[in-house]
Amino acid sequence: LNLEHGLRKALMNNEFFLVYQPLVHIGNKKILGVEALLRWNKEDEGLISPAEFVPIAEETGMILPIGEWVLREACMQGISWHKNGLNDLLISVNISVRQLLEETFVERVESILSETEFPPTSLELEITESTTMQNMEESLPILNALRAKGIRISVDDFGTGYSSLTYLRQLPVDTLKIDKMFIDDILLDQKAGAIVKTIIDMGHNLDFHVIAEGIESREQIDFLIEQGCIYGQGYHLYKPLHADELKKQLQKNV
Ligand code: G
Ligand code: G
Ligand code: MN
Ligand code: NA
Repeated sequence: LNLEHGLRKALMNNEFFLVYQPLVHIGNKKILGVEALLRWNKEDEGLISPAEFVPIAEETGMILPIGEWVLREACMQGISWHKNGLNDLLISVNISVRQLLEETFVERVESILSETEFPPTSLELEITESTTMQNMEESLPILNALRAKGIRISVDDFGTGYSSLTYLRQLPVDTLKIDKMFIDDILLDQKAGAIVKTIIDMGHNLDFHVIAEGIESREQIDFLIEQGCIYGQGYHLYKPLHADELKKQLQKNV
């Protein structure tokens, strides 16, 4: 209850901000997009990780107004980058299943896009594998409606949930993001390497883009390139950055 009150106050007092982690072409290191990541600078307490407060925001329903703030903020920042010459920079936003399944979600997204003039084709919504698969029937029409507007969908934390091959075949998504847990072990554990290779091949065969998350070394990049992976994210490439820091990186990048 305390934290719920804190979250409400945080929205009113502008205690939330976004950082942006680049999504990179691992072969040529070009930045193709950025993932918006929520941060809470709580009065008197300092930074609190979303890993801590997002679950509570989900339970209390506060994720709805917070998620809407995140989406609007990311689109406003995105259009500003686009207007500064970074025309097709992709912006990814994490979406809780609670938001996705909220009755007016599609209309809310549409209204933020028209309000900010951010192009739907440059927006990607990240949904997590586990929660989406558990709510497949309800999620399907929503994902289809979003994609019909040109919005891209990616499956976050791929490999940690339970995607039956039946679902994968009909899943209306563009991108699979291989969970960091597997990337961590690719050089240490042959089986982790084999799983990653299998996800990359399967993903490509099913016409998904595949992104490796949580890349922390040059050696992991070499392995991933060898296995045919094209896209990656991780501290070895870029840590999440403030918008102004990122602008400098992006300008070097064009
Ligand atoms: O950025 P960091 O590693 O601290 O994120 C921790 C977790 O919080 C990750 O699972 C990430 O997906 C999630 N997260 C970060 N920002 C958002 C957000 O804006 N909305 C939701 N729903 N989850 C977020
Ligand atoms: O669940 P999701 O994939 O959205 O979580 C993304 C979070 O993972 C980001 O908040 C970011 O802070 C974190 N992250 C991104 N790259 C790395 C990495 O290379 N190492 C570690 N430890 N965390 C990372
Ligand atoms: Mn994510
Ligand atoms: Na992830």
